[in-house]
Amino acid sequence: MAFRNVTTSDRGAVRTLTVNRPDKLNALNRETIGELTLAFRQAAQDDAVRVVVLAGAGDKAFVAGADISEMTAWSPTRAQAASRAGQELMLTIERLGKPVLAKIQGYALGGGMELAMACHLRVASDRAKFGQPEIGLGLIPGFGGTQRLTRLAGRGAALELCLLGHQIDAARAERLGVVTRVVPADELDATVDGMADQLAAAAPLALKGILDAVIEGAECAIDQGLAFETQGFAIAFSTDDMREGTGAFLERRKPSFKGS
Ligand code: CO8
Repeated sequence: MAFRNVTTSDRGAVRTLTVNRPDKLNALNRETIGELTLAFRQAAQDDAVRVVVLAGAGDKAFVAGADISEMTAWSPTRAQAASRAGQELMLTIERLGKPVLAKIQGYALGGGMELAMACHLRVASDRAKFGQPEIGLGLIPGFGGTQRLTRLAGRGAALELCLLGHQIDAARAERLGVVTRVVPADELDATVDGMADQLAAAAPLALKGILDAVIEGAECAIDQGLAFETQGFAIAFSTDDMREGTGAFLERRKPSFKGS
């Protein structure tokens, strides 16, 4: 299906979804949120897709937030629906069952930082800027920022960024654990491609087991989290890929994982 604000491209098993509103610094309007949700659901259902890269068009922004021009006349009820729709997108990404890598080349602000934090890995250019500037608009984050930033960087950093609303650079975001890796701007594409290729060549059911155990396990008591881990570990033993991986190690060759 063709979208208006999201472009889709495939390179082998790597699907790239690009938010394509560069004139508005890729701000997330209602239509874009709907399209992204659908595009991620399609990627989840397509067995040929093993990894998703999420990017923003142009060189200035990953995503500069939710679209402020849509918000001005909202009632509280309308705002509640918009917040829920955005949170649904973030949960769709987080629970996709396939790794999602955010490629961040510029501003990742407000809803853009929240979108990046819902991805499993974040690679940023050294020119990227992060922040939760909603306080300056008389707002609070609404797409999960208060929760995911706290989980990623701790309460102190979450309160600092949300209360003061200032931007931080990529190096500070990396120190806070918000960013997986920072690279020079001209190395961003190659770094993301390399990481995506590595994930695309890995055993998909093992990747899913890790995602499920880490993401679900982080939200519950350790006994339950350990049960998630045991379940994923046992499921791996039902796969051909596990036999291929362990066999290849013993035979001193590179494994070839098929996803079964
Ligand atoms: N929404 C709508 N339009 C935007 C946004 C945005 N978030 N960000 C940029 N734009 C537009 C500008 O209005 C401008 O459009 P036009 O050329 O038609 O006037 C164009 O993009 C280029 O932007 P600037 O001219 O401002 O570019 P600068 O280089 O001068 O500044 C900044 C770049 C610093 C990124 C600046 O654009 C900015 O501060 N943007 C807003 C950042 C922000 O506050 N983001 C948070 C938004 S609120 C939010 O995300 C809440 C999420 C949860 C919501 C839950 C309910 C939906």
